Amino acid sequence: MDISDKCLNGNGVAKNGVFGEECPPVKPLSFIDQTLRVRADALCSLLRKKYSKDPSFYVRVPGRVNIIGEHIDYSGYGVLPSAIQHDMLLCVAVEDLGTSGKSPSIFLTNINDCYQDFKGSMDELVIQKPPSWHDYFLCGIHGILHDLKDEVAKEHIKEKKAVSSIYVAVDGTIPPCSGLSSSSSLVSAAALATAYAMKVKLSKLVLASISARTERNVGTEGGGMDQAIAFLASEGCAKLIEFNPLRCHDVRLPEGASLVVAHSLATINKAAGSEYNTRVVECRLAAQVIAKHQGFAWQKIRTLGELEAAVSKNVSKNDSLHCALSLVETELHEEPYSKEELLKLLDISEAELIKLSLNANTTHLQSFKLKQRASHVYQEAIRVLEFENECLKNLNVTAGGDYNSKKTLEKLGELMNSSHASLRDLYECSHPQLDQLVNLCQKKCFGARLTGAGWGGCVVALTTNSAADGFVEYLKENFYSSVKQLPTCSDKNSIVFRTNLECGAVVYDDDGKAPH
Ligand code: ADP
Ligand code: NG1
Repeated sequence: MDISDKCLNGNGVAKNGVFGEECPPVKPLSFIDQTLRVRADALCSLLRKKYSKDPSFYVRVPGRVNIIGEHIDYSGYGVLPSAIQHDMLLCVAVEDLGTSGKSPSIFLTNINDCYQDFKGSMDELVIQKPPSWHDYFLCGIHGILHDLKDEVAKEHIKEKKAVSSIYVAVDGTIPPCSGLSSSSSLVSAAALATAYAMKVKLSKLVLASISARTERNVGTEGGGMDQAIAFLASEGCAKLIEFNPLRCHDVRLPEGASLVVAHSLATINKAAGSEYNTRVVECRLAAQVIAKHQGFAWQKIRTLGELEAAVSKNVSKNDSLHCALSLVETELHEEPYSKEELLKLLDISEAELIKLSLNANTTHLQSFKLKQRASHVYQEAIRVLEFENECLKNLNVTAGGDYNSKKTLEKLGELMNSSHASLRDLYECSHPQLDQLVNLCQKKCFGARLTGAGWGGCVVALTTNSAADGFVEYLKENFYSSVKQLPTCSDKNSIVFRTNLECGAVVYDDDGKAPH
């Protein structure tokens, strides 16, 4: 049976060409550049040395920088990331077990000694919390084995899984725990590799959705931005990604604009702590408390986006965000809400609070800041719209010939600076070292802000093509010159760099016909 033919008609399974149904491209290995070739060769040698297997194919998934729209994806709001040159590269060998009687297994090794080898069974995927590196990989496999909606594809995967082992060597160049989405690139790469190994053709949108859902198995309630850009990115532009349903469109930055990413040298492993999930829960509670005051069925409301939709019908997006923001002003107080106050306000028991509002590692929380978090979310959602608008105005004016790019860059920079101030003061997810780096950047560029989850990690700064190299040198002299040690598992080339706006996930396979 040729599964790709059957899948063409399946619900949510890909055809090529039409947006929404387009699949990650499969390219011959000869398409890779010299740097990638060296890494692919090293992975191939590792795979042969460890497992005596030859590669069947390679998968490359980029990391990302989020330009604006931070901590709002899980409230349902649009974000503006772009893929970067740092990536997760996998070299994969698929073993067809046929009737050998061997049980289907997963073998993982990593080019970087920080990450220990792993062997597990395809039949029993145990994902630990907090996760080790291989747990992210298992999430990707889990998504494909257990989370497909299409019945034909599901049945096919079941048959294939019973007779396939996979051997994978991994090389990641995205600095880990630094807000550039190393974990989601790994999850997304694992999902794509599993689908390809099992010869099931899935669209970028389906892969992105499956990867976002399955990464939540490590315990963090992420919003889906990272996995979406990992698959949907296109070269040379940023993407405005929107949710429910997942969709995206290109956003062109002004001609001559350049983005520099710089590491604060502080890191945080999101899945090991509860900071991230606490913010998700504070946003949910803010939405639920306001919904209750307004007389809505608040138990059905899970996000600030859903609250906004409920309170403002038949008005423009911008007006409706302002309307939701004014409710935050009038309905919520500055002081943190205690658990007891919330139980009273929502008129529920502690068990109901856990069920309706909290998540796995937040049941211990006693105090919740609602007004500050919700104000950030609605204001940041407005900033994303304004940022895109400025880029669009700029494109239109450029086309007409009369255009002042400096003015546009200044406006975009101001929006990025305000975003940072809000993340630092209202959302409280920055870090003193990161604030110091942002201040340093802001003196020499149009605008700079924390990118990614925060509590450390990276800064994104807006500058121009002609100034970017000088700007990187300035940061090296003023921030990095006295650094003796890089963050664990990070490589010096990923500490401060000018970004290329890259394309999304790709499969490299010399035997191009193989699965498709
Ligand atoms: P990020 O913001 O980079 O996504 P997370 O804290 O969510 O940070 O995830 C970081 C985790 O991802 C690491 O602790 C590690 O388990 C995994 N990871 C990152 N890079 C690699 C890599 N090159 N190889 C294996 N695992 C990696
Ligand atoms: P990073 O920076 O990769 O930890 C996280 C979430 C995103 C988003 C940002 C903040 C995951 C996998 N990723 O990104 O969805 O909420 O924080 O904007 O949880």
